[in-house]
Amino acid sequence: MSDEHNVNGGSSKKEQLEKFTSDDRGKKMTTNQGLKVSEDEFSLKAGERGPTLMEDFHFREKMTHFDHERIPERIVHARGFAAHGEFQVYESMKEYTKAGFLQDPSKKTPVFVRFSTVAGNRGSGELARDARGFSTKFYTEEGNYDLVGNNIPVFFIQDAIKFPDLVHALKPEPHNEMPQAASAHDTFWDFIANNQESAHMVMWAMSDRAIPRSFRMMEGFGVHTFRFVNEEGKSHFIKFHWKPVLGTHSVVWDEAQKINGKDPDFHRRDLWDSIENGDYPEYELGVQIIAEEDEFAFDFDILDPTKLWPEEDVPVKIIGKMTLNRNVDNVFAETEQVAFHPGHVVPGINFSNDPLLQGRLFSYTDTQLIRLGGPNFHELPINRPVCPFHNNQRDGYGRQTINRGQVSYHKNSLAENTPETSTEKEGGYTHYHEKIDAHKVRARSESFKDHFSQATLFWNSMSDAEKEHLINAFSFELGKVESASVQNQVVEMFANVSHELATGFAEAIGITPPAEQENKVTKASPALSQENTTKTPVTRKVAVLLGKDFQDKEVNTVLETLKEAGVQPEILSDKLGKVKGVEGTELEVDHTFLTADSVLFDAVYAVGGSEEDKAFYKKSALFVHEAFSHFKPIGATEEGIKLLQVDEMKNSKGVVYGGEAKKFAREFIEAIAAHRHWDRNVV
Ligand code: HDD
Repeated sequence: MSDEHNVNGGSSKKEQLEKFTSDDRGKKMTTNQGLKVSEDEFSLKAGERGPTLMEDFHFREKMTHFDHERIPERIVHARGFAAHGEFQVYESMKEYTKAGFLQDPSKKTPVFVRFSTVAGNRGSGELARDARGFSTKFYTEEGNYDLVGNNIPVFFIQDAIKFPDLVHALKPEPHNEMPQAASAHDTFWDFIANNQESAHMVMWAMSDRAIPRSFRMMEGFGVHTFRFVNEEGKSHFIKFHWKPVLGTHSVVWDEAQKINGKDPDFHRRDLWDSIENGDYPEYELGVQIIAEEDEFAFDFDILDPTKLWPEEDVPVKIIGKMTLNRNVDNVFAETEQVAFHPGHVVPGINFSNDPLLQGRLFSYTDTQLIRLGGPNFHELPINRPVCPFHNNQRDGYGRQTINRGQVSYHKNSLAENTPETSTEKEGGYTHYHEKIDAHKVRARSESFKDHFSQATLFWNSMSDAEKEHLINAFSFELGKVESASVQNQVVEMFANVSHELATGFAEAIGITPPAEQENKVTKASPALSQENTTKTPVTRKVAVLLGKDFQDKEVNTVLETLKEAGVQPEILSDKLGKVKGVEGTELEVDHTFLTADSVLFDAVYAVGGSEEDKAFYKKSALFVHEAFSHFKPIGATEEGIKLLQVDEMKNSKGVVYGGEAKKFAREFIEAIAAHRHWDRNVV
């Protein structure tokens, strides 16, 4: 189990992990001691109808192991899903950082990425309104580098000492443990109203960002300000961004709630299936860079984690790409046992004094100690660096390494004072030599006190549809809050962000709207709106509603054209098996109306079939209507048009029907590429 070999980039982590994998298929069953087992169905008893005997070591071992199969779930980010991949930098970042994995465009660094929701337990639905964790472990030749970020670029609080309070308020209320995986309850909103630094993040959490369409379609952010330090010791402040190649996309709230029932595994299934299909999720890594001299050049403090750096002011420099190309072999061994830590850094990457980041540097090791049962979790296969590691740390629960020799202390002479430390030149990590001249205080800088300007910037940057979704989200969440006092406090608080917003949801929850105030911030940042993201039909899922006696020629052409454009049609009918067209083509049905639902698709192609099939038409009509009400693209053939009779559907944007098959398909693809068609009359 030597780690000395694994330093060759791309596949090295895979090779390392393979040494720990076991395939039990076709093998003889043994106990954990290697003893062959002769019987595994009946415990050892005193007579066929008698009591079980203590002597039955096989029963005891099997049961004991089972009784201990669970470990504590993460206190936050319990529900997660992960995949392996690789990262490559586009050009050397030498000018800014000496980090080895950011130097050579030909080098592939293995990565492991875990996406998660924050509030819910390990079994909760994945479409909760919540931030998503976006943690990346880079297995570099200089040690593991963890970028432990979220899909939202700011955070609720400015100082880590408030994290337990935030999480207590967000989690299900302690007296009745409700609600699961939801912020729509009294304690959360009471915390928000009484900790107003949260205003900006709340805007993001109530926006479409908090209900992503897919892990493949989320941005990621390092959130904090970090430092890049180059070979000469020069430092720049930076922020990290992940930009999904497919763009940033969301579902609508009604849909999210229904998906949680129809398929609570919707996001992990999407990630898993995409990787299995070879549609590898890709994200570009970007950095915003601020020169040391410009630390105070902004109207916010760059150490404040409730602030972002508007991309129009500090452009995001795209520096590389990550591709996720391999699913895990075992969720527990990999996804559950992986231990991330913002303090896992490599030379060339340093911390800033952001007080939230500073506190995180303590919390992560601490939590792994209880979660993974001791100090040796770095030896778990998924956590091992691919470069050699040596020190004088010894023993503890579950220790696997057999350290040879008599010396386990530093300094020594018996082992020539090894393992020895490295100079900076030799790759030894050094903390940035920042000069600090200060008094010890429990305080917050004055420069952290503006809680509303960037929340307003976010509001100003939203499209009309996004603004409406925000008002609806606040109306939903506050509508679930029972305390009128908390509701009132929240309305008052968000009147500082936008009068239009606060009035919008105050009215919905029956509270007197606040007095008109002028918005002090008029600036907008177009990069914040998902309206301006990349849009593509690639990997969008289309439900093809197919009844018997469909028009084969047309359907075949349309399906082919959709597939050529990267769209993924799946056939839905009222029974599994094959459906026959008028000219004899047989198509295999993928789902029935029982096993799938319109909320699980991005678009609908209503083909129809024989008119006698009343049950099929009835179910199809409901399906199409729901997709329409979620603003999805709908395409219909001549027969399928019968399904578009309600709600002026036929005249709405994103509804395409009739015409020559190829032309129809092209228009439909265009509608699919636009994703959602907000200017519809939907009640
Ligand atoms: Fe955290 C997990 C992200 C603030 C304490 N956090 C955790 C995970 C992510 C983040 C993605 C899941 C890691 C995984 O997949 O295993 N956390 C963030 C971000 C924050 C943040 C982006 C703000 C910018 N976190 C934060 C603070 C503290 C913590 C201020 C405490 C001082 N976070 C934890 C934790 C967790 C964790 C309790 C739970 C499980 C774990 O660490 O491994 O230590």
